[in-house]
Amino acid sequence: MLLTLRVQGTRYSLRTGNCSRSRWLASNAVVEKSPSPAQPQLEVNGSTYATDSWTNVTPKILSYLGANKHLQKDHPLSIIRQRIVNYFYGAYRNQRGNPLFSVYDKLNPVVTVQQNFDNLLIPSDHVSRQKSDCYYINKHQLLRAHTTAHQVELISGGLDNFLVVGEVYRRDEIDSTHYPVFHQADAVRLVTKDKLFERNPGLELFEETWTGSLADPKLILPSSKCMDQTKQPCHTLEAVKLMEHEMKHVLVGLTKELFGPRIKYRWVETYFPFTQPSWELEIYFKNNWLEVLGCGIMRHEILQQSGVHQSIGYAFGVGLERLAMVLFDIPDIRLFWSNDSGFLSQFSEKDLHNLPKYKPISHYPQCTNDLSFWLPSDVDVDAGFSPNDFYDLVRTVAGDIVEQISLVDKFKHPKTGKSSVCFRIVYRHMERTLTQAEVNDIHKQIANASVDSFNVQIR
Ligand code: FA5
Ligand code: MG
Repeated sequence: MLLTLRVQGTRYSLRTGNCSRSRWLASNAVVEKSPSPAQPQLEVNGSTYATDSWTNVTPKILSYLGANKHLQKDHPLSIIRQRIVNYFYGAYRNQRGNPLFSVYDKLNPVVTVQQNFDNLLIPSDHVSRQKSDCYYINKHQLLRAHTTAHQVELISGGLDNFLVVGEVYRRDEIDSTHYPVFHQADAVRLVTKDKLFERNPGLELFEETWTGSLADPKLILPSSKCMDQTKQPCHTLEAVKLMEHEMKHVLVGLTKELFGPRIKYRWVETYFPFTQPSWELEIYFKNNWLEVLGCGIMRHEILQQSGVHQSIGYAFGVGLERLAMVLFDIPDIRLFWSNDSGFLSQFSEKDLHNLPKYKPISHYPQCTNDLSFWLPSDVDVDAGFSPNDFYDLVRTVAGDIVEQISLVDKFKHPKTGKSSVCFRIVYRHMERTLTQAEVNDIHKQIANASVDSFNVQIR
């Protein structure tokens, strides 16, 4: 099937094969709906959007929607997501001992300009809004450039402690640390006066002199007006300092949880239109300071426009790839998009706290052969049989050209009571392409050695 998309005068064609077809049509079909080439429409995630002179999404970029690497079992980004979520579940609990934070990790990445920028007080001339920096569907809608885009809708819905995890889209170069799609986790925590000043009930969140009304949030101030690093005019210094202390304590805790208690870190003052004061947290890694997250005290205008008048909040946003590259020693950000089982099979979410270091995989093609055998009649598949023995034998016979072995099937014959197992062996040479004949030969040697060593019967 040929799908066509016209973007800014360029016609993109996309031929969908057997495997990609369902993915495109299921969640991210890009179909030229309108017969008129002048005003085509885009169908993204089941909704139809008009295109205009701002449209700059490409079929390639749209193909990432629905990939959800942060939710894919055993994917390194999913492992990092779970580590962050579990940390927050543990760090904040209510009186009954249940986690205070709720998690939103499947929100639609198509957002409005209002959500991505206006709601967050990002000035209308801010560089981050440029067409050269974002993937626009049209003048009013884009693929979110940060997960912060969901803040106002969630706070307006009544939430006061939440995490948002998802992929974000930014027009950027492709090299070992940049990719046009990467993942972020954002968090918001709001607290009321009673909670913040539990031990100091005389203190206030807001300055006595502050009238309660702020400038119209639609009247976004130029950046220079919010550079005061101490506090926003409406807040008391006590409220800001207590909130800052809690936020930094929690984020340093998260950093230590991820990188170990001895990690060297520092706070760097910075500017975000939606927080004031604002910081970046950097860690010292391989002789360099590496920025891992941005955070700050939420601008009160944002809370007010979300219907929250009696709380103060902190927010932060962290990049998942950056954490995963450090934690797993993954050298290239493109690897996160790899579907190669040689990459994916290295990670497992079974033990979230024992993260393996990534081992470079060869770029030569894989060859996969299965091997099935009957176990001796006195050996039971679930009792006397150990797959590890077989793995060792394979390593001995075939050496480094075996990239993976997995037990794909086991079964017990109902009449004879004999057990059968099937292993899948993936072969790949690090320096050259293996021929099937060569692989078959080695596979045969493994079969023979199994018969000799374990008294099995090849099926
Ligand atoms: C933001 O996106 C803010 N929304 C974060 C924030 C949220 C601040 C809430 C305050 C309150 P920034 O563009 O710096 O900020 O990105 C946040 C994090 O995403 C960075 O610290 C980094 O870890 C990661 N990140 C940013 N750009 C890239 C990139 N090109 N590749 C990989 N990770 C990136
Ligand atoms: Mg930054």
